[in-house]
Amino acid sequence: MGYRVVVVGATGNVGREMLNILAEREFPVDEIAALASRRSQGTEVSFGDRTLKCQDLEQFDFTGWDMALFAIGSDATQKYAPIAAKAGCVVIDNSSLYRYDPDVPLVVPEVNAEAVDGYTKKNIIANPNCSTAQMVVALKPLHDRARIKRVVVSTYQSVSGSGKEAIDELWNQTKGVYVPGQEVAPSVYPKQIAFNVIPHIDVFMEDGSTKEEWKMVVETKKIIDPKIKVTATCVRVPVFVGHSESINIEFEDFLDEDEARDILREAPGILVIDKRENGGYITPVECVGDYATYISRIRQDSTIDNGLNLWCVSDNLRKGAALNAVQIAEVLGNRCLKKG
Ligand code: 2RA
Repeated sequence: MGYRVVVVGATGNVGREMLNILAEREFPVDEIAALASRRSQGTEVSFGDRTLKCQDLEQFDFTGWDMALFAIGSDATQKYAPIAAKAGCVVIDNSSLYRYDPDVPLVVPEVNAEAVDGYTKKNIIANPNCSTAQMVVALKPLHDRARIKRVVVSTYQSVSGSGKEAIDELWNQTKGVYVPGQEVAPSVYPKQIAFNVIPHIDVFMEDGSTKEEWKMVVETKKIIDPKIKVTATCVRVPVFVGHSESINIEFEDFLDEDEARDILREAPGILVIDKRENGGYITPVECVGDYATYISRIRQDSTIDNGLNLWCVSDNLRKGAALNAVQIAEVLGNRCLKKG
């Protein structure tokens, strides 16, 4: 006995990964439906060794379906998630729409799986922002040992976080640098992304931070502990897939770097690659397609009493989005929607 599962936004990068990961992890599916916009109706997408034809989201009846993994923008989610939820289908939403709603659990299963139990208020569970997800996986086991006071994080985010158009822009702009007459002007981003970095993701806020930075602050507080102070600088870099983060942590109590490394080695969802030698660390091209949140460069920050630095890398389409959503579905099934 399994579940009747819907993937909404099945033709996008994240939607396709959701289908891939549901199949890879052999999620107990009795029936699966791939939904897309009317113009993408009939598009074929893979689900393991099966091929699904996308159905029109606008015409779809969610009645009798157990879970819907949403991978569409906030505007469309605002229209369709309530319809699905009202029909009794639990929505696991990857957009930012419901993340900050006190009646909607915001869940990273390695960190706060038990929060899934709160889904009943709106029949909706929110997936965090990709840059938040990998960071809280790294922070939680350390916070449990030495209580985190403050986090300073700089991110190096790949263009796949902006979607397919951005991937094409990086590819074409990079080629254009080498081929006279084929220069490609910025369109997805305000400035050139090829051979460049852009310290601006999402919109600017009143205080000069960006909404991407605000998300990391607010979501970390909701998922782990509202007392943790977070300051973030989010940067777009010319990488196709894989977000990297330089994380500086101040604890209430001293935490030795070797003990921190041992804790992280044992923590769920984490792989530690940390040797003080050439190549003894993870880089984004090596994380693509993996489930793991990788940690490297673990070392004391001797400029403060209880400081630690680390380097964190993960596939932003997987742990940052699709994998986390599927893991939420697994927890929801095991804790709340037991079958047969
Ligand atoms: C980005 N975190 O990387 C945002 C949304 N995926 O663009």
